[in-house]
Amino acid sequence: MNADFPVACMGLFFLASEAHACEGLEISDAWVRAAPPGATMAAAYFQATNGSEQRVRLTSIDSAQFRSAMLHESRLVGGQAQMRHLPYLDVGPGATLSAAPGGIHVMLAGPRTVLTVGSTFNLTLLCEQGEPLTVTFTVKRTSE
Ligand SMILES: [Cu+2]
Repeated sequence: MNADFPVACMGLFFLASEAHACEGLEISDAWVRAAPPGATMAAAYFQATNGSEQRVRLTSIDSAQFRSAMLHESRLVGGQAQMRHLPYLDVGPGATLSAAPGGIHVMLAGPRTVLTVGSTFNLTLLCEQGEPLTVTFTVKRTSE
């Protein structure tokens, strides 16, 4: 057997895991709460299922339609709703992460379009490794 084989094999494995990092995520239920014209903020929600064998770390969100997009978490602290910025979101192998009202969300600031019910736009999810994932979000009143 060729002595170089294990090294070559590991190299291939590394390339394969890189290529599938963000793509391992299956996004469903991607929606944004409708906001009246002039609203400066909006929140986006989604379910992210990691079908890969590795943890996927979502590090940021990009959008051409908003001035900024950040990962946030709402929590009740002493009866008060508070939001904090999340530097990243991890989805374990085979796990589903739910970003839903009252919890994790994408905080969208400075919309460059009116968020009318039924309209759609794209957000791009950036992961620690692999290709960015562009997801179409639909504007709705509620999650149903
Ligand atoms: Cu927020």
